[in-house]
Parts: sequence; C-alpha cells; structure tokens
Amino acid sequence: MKDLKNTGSLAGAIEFHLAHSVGKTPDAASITDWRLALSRAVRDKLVTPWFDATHRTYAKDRKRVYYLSMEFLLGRILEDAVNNLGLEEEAKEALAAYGVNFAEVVNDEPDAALGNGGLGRLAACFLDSLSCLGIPAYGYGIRYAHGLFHQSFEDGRQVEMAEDWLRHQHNWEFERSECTYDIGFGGQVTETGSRAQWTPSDVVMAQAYDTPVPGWQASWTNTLRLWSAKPKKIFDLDPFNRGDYMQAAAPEVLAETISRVLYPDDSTEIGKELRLKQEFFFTSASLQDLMRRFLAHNGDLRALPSKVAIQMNDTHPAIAGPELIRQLTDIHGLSFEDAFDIAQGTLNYTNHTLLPEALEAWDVGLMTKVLPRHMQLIERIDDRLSRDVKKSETGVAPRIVDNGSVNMGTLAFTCARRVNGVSALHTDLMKQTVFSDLHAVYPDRILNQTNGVTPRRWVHGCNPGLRTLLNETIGTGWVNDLEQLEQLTPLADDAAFRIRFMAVKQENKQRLVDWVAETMGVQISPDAMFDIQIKRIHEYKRQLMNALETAALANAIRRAPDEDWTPRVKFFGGKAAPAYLDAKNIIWLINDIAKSVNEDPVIGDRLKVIYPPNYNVSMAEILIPAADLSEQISTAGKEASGTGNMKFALNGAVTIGTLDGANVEIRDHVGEDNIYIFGMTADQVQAARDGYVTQAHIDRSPVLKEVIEQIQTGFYSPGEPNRHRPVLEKLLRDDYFMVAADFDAYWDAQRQVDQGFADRDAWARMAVLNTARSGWFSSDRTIKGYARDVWGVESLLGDTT
Ligand code: NBY
Repeated sequence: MKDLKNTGSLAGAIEFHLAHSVGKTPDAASITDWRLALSRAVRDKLVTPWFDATHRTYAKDRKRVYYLSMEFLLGRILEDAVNNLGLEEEAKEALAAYGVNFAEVVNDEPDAALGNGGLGRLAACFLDSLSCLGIPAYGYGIRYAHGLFHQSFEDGRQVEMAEDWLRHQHNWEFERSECTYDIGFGGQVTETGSRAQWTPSDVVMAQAYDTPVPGWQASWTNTLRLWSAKPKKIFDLDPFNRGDYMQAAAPEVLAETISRVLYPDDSTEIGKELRLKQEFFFTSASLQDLMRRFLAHNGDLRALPSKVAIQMNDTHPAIAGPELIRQLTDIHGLSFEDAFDIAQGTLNYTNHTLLPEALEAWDVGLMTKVLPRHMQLIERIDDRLSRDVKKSETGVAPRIVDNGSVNMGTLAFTCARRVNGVSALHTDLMKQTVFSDLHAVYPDRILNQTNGVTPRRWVHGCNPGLRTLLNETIGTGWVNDLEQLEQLTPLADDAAFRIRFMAVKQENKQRLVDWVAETMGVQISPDAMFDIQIKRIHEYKRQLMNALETAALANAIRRAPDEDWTPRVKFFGGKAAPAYLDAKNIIWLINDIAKSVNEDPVIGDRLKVIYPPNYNVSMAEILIPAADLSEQISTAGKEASGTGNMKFALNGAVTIGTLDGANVEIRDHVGEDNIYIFGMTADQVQAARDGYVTQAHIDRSPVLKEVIEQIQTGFYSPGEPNRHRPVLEKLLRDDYFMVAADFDAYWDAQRQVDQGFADRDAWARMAVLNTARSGWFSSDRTIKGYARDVWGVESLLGDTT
C-alpha cells in the first residue's frame, strides 16, 4: 500500500489545514479555526493505522465484535486523540508559535454527548479498550443531530435547551454517502409459499458516518459507525411548484426526525413510537451492514456465530433477535428454527438495571403497527421459549408477550447466547429477581462482567499531574496495564511519596477552584475537603440524602461555629430527565440549600455547596481528579454497578458509599480501612420494606427531623414555605429508596470522614492506596473478560502471521 503515513511535522500539517480545510490565514483564525485545523492534522495521522487495522482484519477474517448501543458518550475527541498518538508536546509547541494556547483550543471542542450517563460512557470506554487491545470491532449507534440537552438553572430550577454539537464542522467523521440501507416501517406481511414477505408502508434510509477510534499509540484503530436517517425521496417537486414549501420538504423532515435527538431519559421506559423507530432503525442498519460484510467472505450462513459476536447494550437493540431472524428467513431463505439457532449463537445481551420502571416493554398494538413482521417472529420466539420451559420442567414460565406488551428483557435473554450483569452483586440479583425464571430454564446463560473505565481518558488524560508522578515512579506501562499501579502500595507508607501524591491532588483542587471562580464567580478554598457527587439525578442515587445531610451539617456549624470543623466544599453535578419532576424538585432544593449555606456569614468557609450547571464528560474530567471524597450512596441493590465510583478511586479519592453495585468490589480491592461503608445491605433493604414507616425513622433522628421541619417551614425558600413541599410529601408518603432509614448511618459515616480528613497524613495514605489498588477497574480487564467468556475473540495485536 502507498505510504500515507503523514510523517511530516504536525506544525506544517496544522498550517496546511488552516489554509486548505478551514480557509483562514493565521492572523484571521479564531480559536475554533485553530481547533478545526489541529483536528484535521491529527486525524490525518490516524488514517494509516486505521487502514492497516482494517486490512489486517479483512486478511485474517477472524471473528469480529459488533457493539450495538443507542448511546456512545464520547465527550471531547481531540485531546484524547492527541494523547493516544503521543502528540501533546508537538501540538503545544506548534500552536504556541502562533501565540495560541493548546488548552484553549482543545477546550473549545463541544462534547459529543450522544448518551445519558453510565451506559453510554461505558460504551465509549469499551471502544477505547477494544482498540487498545487490538480486537477487531465496530461500534454501531445513532448519529444524533442533537445530543443530551444543555442544562442551566433559573432561580435554582433546571431549564433544558437543545444541544447542537454539529454546528461547526465535525472533523472526526468520514461521511459514507454510498453506504446506505433501507429501513422499513409499517405495512403488510404476505405469505408466498412458505416464505413471508414484508412490504413496509414507509421507508427511510440509514446512512453511515465513520469515526476512527485509535488505541494507545494507535497500534490498532477500530471504527465507530453511526447511522443518520435520510429520506428516500429528498423532495416533493409538485407541492413545491404549487408554492406549498412545507409540504415539499415534509418527506425530508419526517425521515430525519428519526436521528434528530437523543432521548434524555436514563431510567424510565418511555414507550414512544419514535423511540421504537430509533431502536429498529439503527439495529436493522447495523445488521444489514454486518451481514453484507460477512457474506462478502462466507457462503455458509451457519458460520455466522463463528465469525460474528454481537453485543446488545441493554435492551435498546433487542429487536436484533427478530430482525436477524427475519433477514435469515425472509431474505436468505432459512427455516425459522435454523435462523433462531444462528441468531442465538451470535447475540449477547448486557443488562444495566433491575429497576422495574426502566425495563423496556412495548405495547403489542404499537409493535404490530410499526413492525408487523417482527411481531409475528416475536410470537414464534415466545413459542420456542415455552418449549424450552417445558423441557426444563421448571414451574413458572416466563413469557415474552405478556399482558398486551412485549417484554424486551425476556426477548433479549431468549435470543442471546450469553447474558451478563455489570457487577458481582448486580449479576447475583439478576439471578435471584428479575431473571430468576429464565435463569432456571437457562442456568448457564448468565455471567458477570464487572464494568471498568479507560485509564487513557480517566487518568492519563484528565490527571496530568498524576500521570507524571506515575511515570516517574513506576514507568509508563500502567497506561495499558493498569494493575501495575499495585507497585504503589508500599509507597503508601513512604512519607515523601505521600507528599508528592497529595501535591498533585492540591494542584488539581486549585485547577478546580480557578474553574469555579471563572465559570460561577464563586470563591472556594482549596484547603477544604472536596466532597463530590456527580451523576444523573435520580431518587435511587439519593442526592436528596446528601442534600439533607448538608443542611444538617449547616445547622450543626451554626450552633457551634467555633468548634473544630473540617472545612468542606460539597459539589453536586448532574441532569434530571426533563419529564422526571421529582428529580427536578430535588435539584431545586439543592440549589436553595446551596444559596442559603453559601450566603451565611456564620458558616463561612466551613461549608460551601457548589452545583455547576450542565454536568458532562468534560466537567467530570475537571472534578474527578480534584476529589477528596467520592459519594456513592445509592440504595443498596439499585445501582447496577456505577463507573464514576471507579474513576474517583483511581484518582485517589476515598469513597463514602453503600454496599451497592461495584462499591462492593471497590471495598474488596482497596480494603475496608480505606473506604467508608455505611447503611443497609441489599438484603436488609428488602427485609425493611415490610411495614416501613418513614415518619418512624424521622422521629428517631433529631438531626434529620430538624432539617425536615426547616424545609417544611420555608427556611430554604423564604417567603414561599410551600416551595419544597412536593419533595417532603413524597418522602413521607413513599420513601421507596429509604433515605430516612439510612440517614443516621450516613450522618455518622460523614462525621468519621471529618475526623479522617483532619489527620492529613492518614488520609494521604488512604488516597494512595485507593489509586494503588484500583487498577483492576480498567475497562481493558473488562473487555478481556468479554473477549474470553462472551465473544470468543482474540487480539490481532502482534499477530503478524
Ligand atoms: O449503566 C447505568 C447504571 O445505572 C449504572 O449502575 C452502570 O454502571 C452503567 C453502566 O453499566 N445505566 C444507565 O446509564 N442507563 C441509561 O443511561 C439508560 C438510558 C436510556 C434508557 C434507559 C437507561 N432508556 O430506556 O431510554
């Protein structure tokens, strides 16, 4: 192949692209122009490794992984690519020659916020690890024109605005205008002989956009292929000629609606027709695409499971079961039974939640209307499940179609070879609760793959100080072999090392202090403990409990300001789904408590509350390295895993948390002396449901009672005592997530944290040990687990045969 390596200087490439891709001279270039030029220059360097990886994959024709996900929460791409390629110094220098600041340039990039939270960010970490490990893989998703909404606060209340990440050139993708597939909706099914024929009433086109995903030092580069909806017929000329311009544009508008916007709900089942269409749209396009690739090299469809592993990221792509069977039967002529076996040998399903309200179920009427052929196949899959149930002789028979709805979890499970949970506890609970019936029928299907996070972004990228300290102390191998961090363990007892480690933390805190001053106009002290809870706002995550504890601490400080308080800054960050009113009310309360606490001269620097609006990946990259304390306080049994918890521990924050999700495994790794665990266990939560009375818990806790009464009487909403009534009424009526029952244990744990932080040396030791022992939480370890236990695929790195 021709040498396309672009070995020339980065500086030259930036100048070239500023002129030829952006069309500007250096003196006229804005920061955005420089960013676009740098992005092009960096992308050029990716192309050769990308082609190499693609050619090797084709040449080898080994099994490939297809990760189907409605969400890929990438965040910013440029700085990550620069880091992966080792171009940081060169880029800084090249820009500095024009008096341009590198940090300003990379921070100008809008986040690619094509996801809600943990599930979408996990998909992004997995892409990174798949490339770093040299596993041939494609990510498949939707190229939303608008990502997760922009959040602002008006008088403390969340206000949502449309996000617009594509307003400038998006320099990372390659548009594939030739790569399109038809996606049908509605219409009729007719039988000709033994074959069914589906004639949809509406058809849109899915068009591919490819983004290269470089691994560490670009030794391997995979592809993220996102689908954008385009009309089959661009434009209606007749209505246009009549002057009806709206009607003329209608086909285009309608088609493009499908990939217009990311649904902003992270845990409620929405049941909307457009959502079902989005799910089918990207799933069908992805399956057509991978079948085309498979058939280019293989004649025998029975070989599909040996060449293709498909991962369904939650049930959002669960229509893949019936859709793959449809393609195999209606298009390729296989029998249903053969098609089912092939599909089931190829598909796998990851579950991310056991919350009943988050389990997808589609109305049979809607499914029949939108996907009539798939509904028929779902009935047949359900029959097949019944047959297996009979064979297994277990008592209770789960059904896919039940009570007029299609249960997508049951469908995904039935069509999958492997089904996995995302932490040890969550996987156990899957077997015991939501999937117990299916587990009895298919006892070998469920397995665990505890989540992980990529060290490239979540240490190397976001924490340059720690990166340097690690490189100087244990060498650079940790970046793609994170368990090397274990070498730090003995250094926890080395006073000189602890000082260096905490100096890095202090720098990161100062960086956050400056950012808060600049973006919010608030001064905070870098010497206070930085206590951070960042995640979607949800009742089960219990930001409310944290807010109530904050208010209680403020009361205690006001009563005895001269006591020896451990100064704290409590940070909150996160968005509420626009339709989730209870969560939005919690945001309002937090902001009112923040205002009151921050303005109280008696409290002063002993306690501050900071809630920066519009939490996103880029904000997490500033907050996490600066954290002393990580808040992971969900009701036990409700947080499937958590991944923020891992990012904090890796960056030397100590966790205060419940025995929920991966917190359990974090405790096992860092040691129980280096984490603050409190509250009920998952079993205790279940046991406490019977006869639970919120008021009884409040009456038992004078600290909590005082806060509740203050909120009730308008202490935090002067002149409007009823403002926060809805939050309290919900708590008193139905404290499903047991805030009141766990409050005292949380309060006590926080007071131990105060004492712990006051002994700076002992705290530093805990912080070092958290970093040292969190290497297991790398997504490289997770992906190796999937590769071995779920997909049966191997790395092509170093395989030059
Ligand atoms: O997935 C999260 C879990 O809550 C968290 O514990 C886990 O660590 C993480 C990765 O496994 N789940 C999550 O983020 N879910 C969503 O974002 C989500 C998004 C959309 C919908 C449902 C859930 N939806 O139905 O539209």
